Amino acid sequence: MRHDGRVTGDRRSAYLALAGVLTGAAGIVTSQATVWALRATNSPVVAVASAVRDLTPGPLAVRLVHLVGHLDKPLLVAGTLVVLIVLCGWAGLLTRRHPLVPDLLFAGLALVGLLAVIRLKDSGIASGLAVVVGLVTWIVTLRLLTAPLLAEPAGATGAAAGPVSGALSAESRRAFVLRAGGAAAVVLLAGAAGRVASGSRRKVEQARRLLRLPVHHGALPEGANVDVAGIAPWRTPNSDFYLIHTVLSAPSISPKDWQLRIHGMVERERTYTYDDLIRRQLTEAWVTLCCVSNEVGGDLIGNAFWSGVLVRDLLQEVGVQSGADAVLQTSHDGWTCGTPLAALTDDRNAMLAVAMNGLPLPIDHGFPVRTVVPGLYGYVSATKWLVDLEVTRFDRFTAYWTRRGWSAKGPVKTESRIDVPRGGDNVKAGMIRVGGSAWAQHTGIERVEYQLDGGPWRTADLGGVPDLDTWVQWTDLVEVAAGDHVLVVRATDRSGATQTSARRDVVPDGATGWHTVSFSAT
Ligand SMILES: Nc1nc2c(c(=O)[nH]1)N[C@H]1C(S)=C(S)[C@@H](COP(=O)(O)O)O[C@H]1N2
Ligand SMILES: [Mo]
Repeated sequence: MRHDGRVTGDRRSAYLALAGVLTGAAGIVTSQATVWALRATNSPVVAVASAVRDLTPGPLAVRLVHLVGHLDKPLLVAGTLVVLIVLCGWAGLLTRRHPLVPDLLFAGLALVGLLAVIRLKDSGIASGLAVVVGLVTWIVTLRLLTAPLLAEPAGATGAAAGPVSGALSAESRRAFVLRAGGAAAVVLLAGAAGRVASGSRRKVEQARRLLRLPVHHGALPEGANVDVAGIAPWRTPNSDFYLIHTVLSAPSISPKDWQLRIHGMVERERTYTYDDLIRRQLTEAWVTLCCVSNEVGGDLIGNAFWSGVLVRDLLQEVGVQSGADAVLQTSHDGWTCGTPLAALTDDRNAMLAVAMNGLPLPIDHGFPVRTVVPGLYGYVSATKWLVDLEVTRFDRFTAYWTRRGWSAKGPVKTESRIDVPRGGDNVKAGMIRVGGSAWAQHTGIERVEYQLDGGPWRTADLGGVPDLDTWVQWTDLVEVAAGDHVLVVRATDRSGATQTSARRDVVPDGATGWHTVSFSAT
């Protein structure tokens, strides 16, 4: 017995510790449910276990592995869980004296989780979110479960420090059991939902992998890669292709469930299935896709070989009524964009793409069907997980980004970028390689010029391209003396327009200005 009257092993303490343990488990489950639902690359608990392993001194780690063999990982994870649960039980006990100390303990544990997650380089924002979800669950659940346990029984007026009696009324216990049961139900439901979400993603991923589409990988045009180390490859591999979407987790849509409805100002409304699409003659083309949010010199751009059905063929089948000037596209997740009808009916390769670089679209890039329109920024054209096309008029709707201050129309602006040297590089003085990419989709690049230290503009060599719809690599050899240098690039497109030097922000319709890089030579 201790002098402050808290009896070790008393009932209230036992229940508070139990509340802490249940709270700990609840946070671990909701955090893991978040990992599943958002398909985070790293679970916080596993990340902590990995950190423990990696930070264990080498000789000790070797001895441990000899001791437990390949069980080291599951044992580490189990150990991490046990330590967590014990600490959470202790947090439950601490509520008796300091209501805020358990929160601090939880925050500390979450910080450890966050650091462990950040340490692993492939962690995305979803892993961090899983930590936050766990932390919030802990804080809320502990309050919920301990409230009935901390309530002073009527008549027993305690000191301000809280209840000192070890006894617990039957009423308090009943309230606790009820709350614990309710919390467990909610938490287990969340866990199950996370599991289902990850399960359906797995199933769709499997269906995707089993698809055999009559598509090609795409042969690179002659000389497309100028073969300068440091310039982004002309074909962007699917795994490196930039990702932009508003939905937190990409929808999982099975091809056999997918449908596209084309309606609005048409003669015959129609619904297409996935099979309807892939049974048709597929069009294949290289198209460079870029984001309106790409800053000057930015990397929100990629080039791929796309396979799909021409939108104009489908629009011809449904029969567009006169007076229409737009197509409102809607995705499975409810995102919308408005595309000029003309860009979908003229002779360019505007398509409903089913494959990217010879493979069924990756889920994150819009599986099973997305739109690709050469010459337009993604936010007004490249709908992923497409399910609905409404032929309409621009004066009858505002799409997702238009409502948020972006321009209703978004033709891509002619741009160029320096990839080598990188800003801040230190190169060897003498002849050096400079280079990068330039793009003006569906207009084409005529010429790329660069300027060193304010000198004369020099014309760069250009790589090969198949047509007007892709980016082009540029490069040249230039002599640099020891010292600091500034390199600037500008492109001229095939309409004869040269990029303006005027710097403009990405909002509302794309950045302008010349990409400029500072480097030094020794
Ligand atoms: N459903 C959906 N489609 C979308 C978006 C989105 O947020 N949701 N973003 C668009 C934007 S802004 C761009 S730049 C491109 C990016 O395509 P990617 O992620 O395949 O590179 O997708 C477009 N399609
Ligand atoms: Mo975008």
